[in-house]
Amino acid sequence: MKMFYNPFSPFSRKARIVAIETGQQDRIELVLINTEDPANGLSAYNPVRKIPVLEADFGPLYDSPVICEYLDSRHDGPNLLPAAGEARWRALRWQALADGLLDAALLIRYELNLRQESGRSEAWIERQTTKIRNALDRMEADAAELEGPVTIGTISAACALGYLDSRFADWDWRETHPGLAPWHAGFAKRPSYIATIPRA
Ligand SMILES: N[C@@H](CCC(=O)N[C@@H](CS)C(=O)NCC(=O)O)C(=O)O
Repeated sequence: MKMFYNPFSPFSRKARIVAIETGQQDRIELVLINTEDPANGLSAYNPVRKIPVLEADFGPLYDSPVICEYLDSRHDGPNLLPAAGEARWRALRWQALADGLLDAALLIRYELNLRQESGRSEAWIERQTTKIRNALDRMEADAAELEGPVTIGTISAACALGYLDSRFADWDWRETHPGLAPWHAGFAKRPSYIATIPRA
């Protein structure tokens, strides 16, 4: 299976970590995509031109929650999406929270990098910044829930914090949200996290 990805894409990282945690990395051929290249051919796989995309036998799959659920349905180990009950909804809520933080962070990146300085909206950046701060506050308040088995929720949280490390290092989330730091330090030792550290 091909996975269209970029090493700096946090949503791609989430899908790659799920592939590794479920022992399927050798079945996946990573195909590098530059999302800024209008001729990257991505529209043929995902009309909204976002990565990650996984090319399954029956056609392309997107977005990352769908890819992660698909991969999780195809292995014999412990499931990363708990099957039912409160554990399932908590894990999915963590994913939504972490993905929401990432959506806001990416919107800031696009505003800063793709828009001419004269057209930038500070109000827009502030609006997204508030979302990130709120998300971090919620993550910090619920940090105890991250202890325990690896789930799609913990993977998503680790990817969100990892993206802040790589693109918003000056924010220093460990300083403002110290309750998340020990958990993240533990997760960061996992081979799947180390293997997907953003690098060119
Ligand atoms: N909800 C999507 C978000 C994916 C996403 O925003 N990917 C970014 C890279 S990390 C992208 O492809 N951006 C290009 C664009 O928005 O045009 C998912 O979970 O896969």
